[in-house]
Amino acid sequence: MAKAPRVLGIVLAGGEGKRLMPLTADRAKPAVPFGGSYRLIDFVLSNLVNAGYRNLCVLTQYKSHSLDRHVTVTWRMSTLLGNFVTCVPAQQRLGPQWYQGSADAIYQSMNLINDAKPDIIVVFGADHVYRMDASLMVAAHIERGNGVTVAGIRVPRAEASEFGVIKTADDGYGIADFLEKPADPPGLPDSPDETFASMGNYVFSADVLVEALRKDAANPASRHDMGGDIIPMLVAEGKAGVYDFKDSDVPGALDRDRSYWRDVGSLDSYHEAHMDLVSIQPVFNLYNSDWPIFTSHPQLPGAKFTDNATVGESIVCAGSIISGATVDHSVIGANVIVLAGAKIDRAVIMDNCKIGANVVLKNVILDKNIEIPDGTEIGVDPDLDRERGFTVSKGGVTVLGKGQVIKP
Ligand code: ADQ
Repeated sequence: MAKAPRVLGIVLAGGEGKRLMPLTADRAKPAVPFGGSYRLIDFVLSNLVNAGYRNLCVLTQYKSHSLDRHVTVTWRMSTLLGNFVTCVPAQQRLGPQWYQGSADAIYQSMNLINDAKPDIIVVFGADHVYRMDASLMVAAHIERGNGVTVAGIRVPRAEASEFGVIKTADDGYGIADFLEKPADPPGLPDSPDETFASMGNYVFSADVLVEALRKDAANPASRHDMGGDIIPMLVAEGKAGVYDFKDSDVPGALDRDRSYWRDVGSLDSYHEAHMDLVSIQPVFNLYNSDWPIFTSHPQLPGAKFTDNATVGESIVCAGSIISGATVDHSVIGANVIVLAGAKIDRAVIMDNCKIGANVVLKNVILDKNIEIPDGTEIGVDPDLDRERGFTVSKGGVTVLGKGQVIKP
């Protein structure tokens, strides 16, 4: 039997996530809370750990404190067998500059590669909600002898200008062309309204990545970006192949969440992805214990419902108390108090919020530590919401930043 390859996982977690403002005002995008108890980074780390990869470096840069704290507390690995999940901040190892882009982040962290001496380097983004068995992608990469393998998924053409677009070679496995965020993404021959997009997850043969990073670093015209520079370079050199996400099944997947992948890059997609969690037949099933999504849970008592509270199709986390209120299609974090007469619909409410009596919340996202005074209505009149200084997304979701103060 062939020896198992040495695999190093690099998780790119330095993104600002500007389109998620105000949720990213105080934290990096991978640290944005999701689904009540998780942070976005828990999805990629769970996917890598469940796939058997336990040598993982998380490259951070932008507002990394809460990300660093979360990874350190949640992802403590037994160091037996050499396991580790470490946050690696930008360290100016090669000069006074911060990371110039995602490729430069890896280039400046070359010492990690030199130390770990991997055969294979798995480079995954940290911003997505999905389940994927990364070991199946690694196996396909080795079997097909690629220099780099890019994970791809069909997305609606209308959304594809946010993504790298892959044109597959005639054999179905090679990449003939790669366009990073094209203004007018091409449709697929069998489905003109869809495009094959890069998920921002790559498997590299270590020597190919190291050589590509060195060449890129020496190129003054490069933006030093994985999707913008490194992947197109390797496509041009004929070294790139594609891995279709639909081939990556995980144990316990349901038919409806088998190929679920969401880039929660905008406030609307972030809100929608929460709605995908709460329906009776959830589009994305958090309750698949065969491929668990790990996080750390605070030491709190169970959620409590009193005074004829009515709660339907919602997730309510530990320590929260819903008293005499109506909650529908919502995700409520830990330590949230909701008082009598409040009506909450399609809301994402993070930890430590207090919702007063008779408050109405509809299509809202409340970041942590917000107190809503009795009788306040939010998400009912978008113009009034804007006047009050709240963010209203394109799709009409009203968003309040962490600790935002609301006048009665
Ligand atoms: P984007 O997500 O727009 O597109 P980028 O902003 O570089 O690309 O983010 C990719 C990952 O790298 C994220 O996890 C982010 O947090 C991280 N990152 C960004 N800048 C970084 C830095 N300086 N240091 C460390 N980490 C950094 C990418 C690809 C597209 C693909 C989409 C899929 O470029 O081709 O389609 O992901 O969402």
